[in-house]
Amino acid sequence: MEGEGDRAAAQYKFGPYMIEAGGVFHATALSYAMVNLRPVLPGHVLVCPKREVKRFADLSSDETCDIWLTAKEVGAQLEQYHKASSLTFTIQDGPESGQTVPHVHIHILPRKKGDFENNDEIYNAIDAKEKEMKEKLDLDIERKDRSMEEMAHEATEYRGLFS
Ligand code: AMW
Repeated sequence: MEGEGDRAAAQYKFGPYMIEAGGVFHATALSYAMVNLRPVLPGHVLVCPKREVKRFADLSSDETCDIWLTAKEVGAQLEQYHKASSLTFTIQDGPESGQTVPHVHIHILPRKKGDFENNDEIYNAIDAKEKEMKEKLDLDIERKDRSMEEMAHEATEYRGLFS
């Protein structure tokens, strides 16, 4: 696991985007975990390989192990932090499955009873958020992404779970 100095100095890529270290709350040798620009539920975060890899099959064996071990730990901590009772782990692997950022990422969402009336609506919600984001970018109308300040505040809270 990396120390605070290493994390602050690190640069993270998420497909075409550079991710500010302030939004990253946990990192291992091969993976990192960040808060979400557009979460669909409290605690909806992403775990990614550090290497920019588009598809799940492109991960090495070490990266595959590392990303899932990281997701397991992040999920356990965030479920407890958010007083949830279940977790959704999901990967949209390739554009036809809904992947919009060409960099492997595991969505982790702490789940509570009744958070969605029909459980599987969560997958529609993830896609709807993405469509919303894409429309904002395409139409260049006012974006409603979360502020870096809000995201950094959330990441600071989570960082304390891994020290
Ligand atoms: W995919 O539809 O590719 O399975 O999910 C992309 C996810 O990445 C979405 O949850 C979206 O909110 C999130 N996202 C996109 N850009 C950023 C960013 N710059 N920082 C954090 N999360 C992001």
